[in-house]
Amino acid sequence: MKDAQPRVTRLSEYRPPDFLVDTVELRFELGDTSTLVRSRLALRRNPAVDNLDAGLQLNGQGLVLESLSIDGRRLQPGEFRHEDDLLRIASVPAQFVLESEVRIEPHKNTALEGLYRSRGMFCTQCEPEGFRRITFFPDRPDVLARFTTEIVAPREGFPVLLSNGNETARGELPDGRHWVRWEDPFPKPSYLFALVAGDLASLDDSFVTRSGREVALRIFVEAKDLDKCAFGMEALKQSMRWDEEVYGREYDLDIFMIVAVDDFNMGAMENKGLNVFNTSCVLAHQDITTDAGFLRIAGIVAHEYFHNWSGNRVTCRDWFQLSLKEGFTVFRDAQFSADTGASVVRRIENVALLRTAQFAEDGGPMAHPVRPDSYLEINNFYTLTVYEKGAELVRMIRELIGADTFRRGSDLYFERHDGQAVTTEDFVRAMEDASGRDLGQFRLWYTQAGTPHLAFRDDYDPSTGSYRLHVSQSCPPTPGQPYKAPMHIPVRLGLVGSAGEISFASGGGVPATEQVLELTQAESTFVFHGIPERPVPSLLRGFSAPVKSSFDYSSSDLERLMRLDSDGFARWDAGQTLALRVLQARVAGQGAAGADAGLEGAFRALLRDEAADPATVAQMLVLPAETYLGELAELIDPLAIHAARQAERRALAASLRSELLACYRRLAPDADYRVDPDQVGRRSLRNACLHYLSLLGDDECRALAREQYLTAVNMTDRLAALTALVQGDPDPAAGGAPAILRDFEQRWRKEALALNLWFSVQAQRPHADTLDDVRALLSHPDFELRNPNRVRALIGAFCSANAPGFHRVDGAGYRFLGEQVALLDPMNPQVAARLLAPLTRWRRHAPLHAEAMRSTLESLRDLPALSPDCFEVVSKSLAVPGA
Ligand code: B3K
Ligand code: ZN
Repeated sequence: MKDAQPRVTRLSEYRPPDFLVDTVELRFELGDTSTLVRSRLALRRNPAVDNLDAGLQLNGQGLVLESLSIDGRRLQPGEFRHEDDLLRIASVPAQFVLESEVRIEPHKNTALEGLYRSRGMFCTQCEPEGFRRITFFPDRPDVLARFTTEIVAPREGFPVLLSNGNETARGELPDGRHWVRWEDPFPKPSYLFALVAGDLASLDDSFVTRSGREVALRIFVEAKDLDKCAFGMEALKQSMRWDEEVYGREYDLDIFMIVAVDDFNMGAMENKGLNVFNTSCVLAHQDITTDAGFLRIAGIVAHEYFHNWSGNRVTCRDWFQLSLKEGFTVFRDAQFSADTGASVVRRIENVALLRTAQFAEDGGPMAHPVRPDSYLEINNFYTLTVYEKGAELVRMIRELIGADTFRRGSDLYFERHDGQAVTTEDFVRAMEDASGRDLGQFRLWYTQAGTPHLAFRDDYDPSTGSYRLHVSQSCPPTPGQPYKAPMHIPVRLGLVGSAGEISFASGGGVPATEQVLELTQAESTFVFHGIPERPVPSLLRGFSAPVKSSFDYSSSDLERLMRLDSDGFARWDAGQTLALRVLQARVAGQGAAGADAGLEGAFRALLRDEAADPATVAQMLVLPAETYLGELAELIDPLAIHAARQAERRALAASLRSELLACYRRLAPDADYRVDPDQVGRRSLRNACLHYLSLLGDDECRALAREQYLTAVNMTDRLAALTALVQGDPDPAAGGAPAILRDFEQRWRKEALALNLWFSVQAQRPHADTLDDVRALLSHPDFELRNPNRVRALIGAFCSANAPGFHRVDGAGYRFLGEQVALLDPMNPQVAARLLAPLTRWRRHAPLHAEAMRSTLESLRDLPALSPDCFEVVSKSLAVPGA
């Protein structure tokens, strides 16, 4: 980046706004080549700020100013300055009306922030700082205003005109255009503004709130997608009911709308009353959506809906507080998903995500606390740390104060702060006030980055029956934070004896089979009396804290936990620990020729156990991810890790071939397709078996996969078969993968979401040559760099989920990513910066890889005009740690 370096924004420099906006009246005249935006802002000095001379500063980016007036008087050029994305007016009254007219060019907007076009329709994305690309405004979340929006557009092509709130008027113009007025009675920050205009069809429904109000529900899509809305609508109604029942939160407008948009930078956006969704996160049909896709859609619909309270009614004071709404809302959607489906499996999935991706972020150059202190580009801070670790913090608070008290705390939080823009501190204080507990030390979780490590040891005295558990906690240095103070960590504990759980008491409590220990010191010891035999400790049940932990379990200890632990998560985790050891030994070159006997025995028992829950068994059969193995390694050798994991999987498949086949056959579909926990669980185990079998590459297994592909009546089974043939089979050509890929392409050419799966399956074939395939696919007529879903499906999948391809020893995979980021960055910096994630951890890799990764980052750094988004990621990645 040769230009001026982007400016750092710091939490410590937060100042309340000098001016408040009471009302905003917007009028959009949408046009093919330019859009005219008129705005009328009722402004007044903020009584809470003692700065009577302050001039007015408004954000505005890429706007062509046509006119500006204060209280009806047009301002002359010398009376204002418009530069550096700011409009400055030095002298303004205490209270006034500012009117402006600007022109913008949505059809040229490829960054997909602000107002842009997607497949002809107009749509917006304003969080976090997109509104400044639409009109001049104090574009910060602590300025809450009441919005009225009038949209004018040709009736032809744009029969549907939507914005936030309730529709209050509409009319026709003589020139073939029409207009609609929307009024949102709830004051909101500009990031929650939305506008949509297009030729859309809708699925309509309604919901009666618990106080008896009828709310219209509408999902707007292109007409061709109308048959893919029913599932999202059901998920929406379930979410509305759940939030009433579990949090006492009712919806507040007369209408709730969702619009599906094909070109979208992330999953979805919670604009007040008008959620905008990536098509991939709302459109669902069994022909094109996998079970995982259905569950993800339900979770995201719920997440965005829940934001209406945790985010919209109570919003963030500044973007450092992002986890206030995101962490809490992820926690709420995870609770919803657990309540409406397989709760243990959902928890396992969450933990797997934390351990692979969030721990890596927390251990890398972009590590930041859940409440960051500074940023160059706020879009880079919509991270797993803010979202997923943020949700774990809320979960720990609930663990510490109990579920009922937590509900009282959330009621207090919503009542106390309704209509306000607040901080994570306000959230914690409400929980303290409701519980009477001191969460002072707990607050460190919001300000200290890095994943803490808990080292457990124990000793047992058979003569007295006393069992002692010692724990020491530590947290590694992260950028800007060399030393960490001990944190307040809840450890949910059970003690498992040879015949099952042991009741115990500590600190004079009532005996129980489980207890939450609270760590507060660097070193602590907990003593339990009356323990009849040496127990195996079941630690961090349910993953009660987002930490790494170690304890010297023997293999038979782990087998005991897998058999007897009453906590489903802990049973899975014991299996993971067992598998980790096997894989780590293999990576170190100590693997046996065949499968590990312990794992093989455990897997055999699981596959034969017809009474076991298939969904859980499917999870237990998945070996720890390559990225998690890397995360735990001293130095990451991605190719060795991949080879070790693959070898163990092949060996297990060979030893368990008959059990896998029997289980596969036993779980053949016996009813029409439904997305319910029972069927989803059966399909997931059956397809896990198919994948293991495909690794053998024998005729019988290949025939099974082909047969499944051809007879499948849903995308879950079809894609699993395709994946088995393309990614599992050691010789995909011999297995017939090319023909099946052509068939899939023909079948789904017109369904963008299904075609994304087709791109991804190929991008993830674990082979060095896949890079050539990926390059060829860039020229496929349906590949578009402008569409973020396509970019993620092809380039993102290759770089984040294909070790042999991306981590080629010649560095070609890294150079490929560098080239693509350089191409994409001028178009869409947000998506480009996200693609860089796999390169950021170069220092942790073995030297051969590290050098090549670094040189790609350096070549990006030297580009003439890197965006602030990529500049931040590249420069932080290259910075010398501790310097
Ligand atoms: N709040 C939005 C995310 C906006 C991301 C902007 N880069 C979606 C969500 O978390 O619900
Ligand atoms: Zn969110």
